[in-house]
Amino acid sequence: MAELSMEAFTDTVIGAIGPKTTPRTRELMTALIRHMHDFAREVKLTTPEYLAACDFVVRIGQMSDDKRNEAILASDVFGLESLVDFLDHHSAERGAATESAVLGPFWRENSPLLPNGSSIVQGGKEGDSVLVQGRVLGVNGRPVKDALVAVWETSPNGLYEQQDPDQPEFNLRGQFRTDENGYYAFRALRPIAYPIPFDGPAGELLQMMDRHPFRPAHIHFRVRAAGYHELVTQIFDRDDQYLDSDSVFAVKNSLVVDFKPAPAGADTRFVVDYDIVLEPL
Ligand code: MBD
Ligand code: FE
Repeated sequence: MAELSMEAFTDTVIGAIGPKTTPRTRELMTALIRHMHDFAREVKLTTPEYLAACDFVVRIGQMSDDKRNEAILASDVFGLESLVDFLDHHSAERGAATESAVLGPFWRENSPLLPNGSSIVQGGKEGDSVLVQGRVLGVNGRPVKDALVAVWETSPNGLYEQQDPDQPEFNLRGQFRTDENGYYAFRALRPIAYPIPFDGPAGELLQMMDRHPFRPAHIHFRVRAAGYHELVTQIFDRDDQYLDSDSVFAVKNSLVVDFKPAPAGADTRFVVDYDIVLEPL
C-alpha cells in the first residue's frame, strides 16, 4: 500500500469496483473517484479540511426536511443544478422551444387547480398585482390544449409559503389548464428579489466566497402536456438588479420578461404576456 504512487492508489480504488455493477454506475463512480482524488491532490487537502467537509455534509442533512432541501441549495450555490439543467436541455432538436431553468428547492406537487384567469394570491395586501397570460404552443406553432401550467413564487416578505408559518397552505402556488386555443392566464404578485436561505451550510458557502445570497425576482413554471417534453422554467423581471449576479446562476436571456404597466382602470397593475413553446416527445 504505502509504496504505491498516488495515481496508482486511485487506480486501486477504481479497480475495486466489482463486475456486477451496472455500466452507468461504473462510469459515474469511476469518474467521481478520479475527480475526488485529483481534487484532494491538487489542493493538498489536509485532515482538518477533510473533516470540516464531512461535518458540512452532515449539517446539510440536519438542516433538511420536507420543507427545505439544503442539498439542492448548497449545490445551487456551486452552480451545479444550473449546469445539470444546461447539460440536460441543450440538444439542437429543441429548436424554438422555451428554454428551461432549474426547479429549485421549493417546488411542491399537488398545488390547487384553479380556473384560468384566477389568482394564486391568498389574502395579504402587500405587493403589486400582475396578470400573467399567454399561450402554450408546440414548436410547430400549434396551440397545446389541456396543458397543465403550474406556477409558484415567493411572497413580498421574501419567503415561499412552506418557509413561512404565517402564510396559508399553497399561497402563491397554483395550476392552470390551457383552453382549446392553448391560452392560460393567472393573477399573481410582481415578484421581488430575495435572498436564498443563508442560515445554514449554503449560507456559509456564500460567506466563505464573499458572495451575496440574492436571486433576481422570478416566477417558476412547470408545464406538462400529453405528447410533449415537460418544461421546468422560470421567468425573470427585466428591471431586477440581480439578473447578472443570480446566487444560483439560473438566469437565461430568453427568460427575462417585461412587467408592463396595465392600462388605467385595469384590475391589475402589471401585465406579462408570455407564450410557452413545448418540444414534442
Ligand atoms: C429559489 O427560490 C430557487 O428558485 C432556486 C433555484 C434556488 C434557491 C431558491
Ligand atoms: Fe425560486
